[in-house]
Amino acid sequence: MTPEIRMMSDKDDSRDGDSEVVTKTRSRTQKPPLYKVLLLNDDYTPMEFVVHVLERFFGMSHAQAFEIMLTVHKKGVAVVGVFSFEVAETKVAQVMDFARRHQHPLQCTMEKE
Ligand code: TYC
Repeated sequence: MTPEIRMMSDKDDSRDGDSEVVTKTRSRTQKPPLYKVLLLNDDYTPMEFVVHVLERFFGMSHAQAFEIMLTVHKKGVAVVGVFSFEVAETKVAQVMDFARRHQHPLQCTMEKE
């Protein structure tokens, strides 16, 4: 290949000393995805146990916990909180482990919001 020889007189001012090219890359701030934690109804887990779970792992008052438990009981499912992936995963694991240790079939899952 023939090397290109460019002279100052070529009038290309881009690389000959006192000018520069500034490029801006547009970036959009990404918000982290959120995950809903869902509690599912079943016929066997005692109501008081579910209320206790909601107080213990989701920081609800007794009244709030009772209300959400009744929603799950009547409708089959309810969102009990919205968290980052890691926190949602931890909540689900805590609830599932606590239910298993008490031999209740309570199910807790997560889904992307
Ligand atoms: N349906 C259960 C009962 O009648 C109570 C219950 C509520 C179970 C919510 C699970 O996520 C649940 N004992």
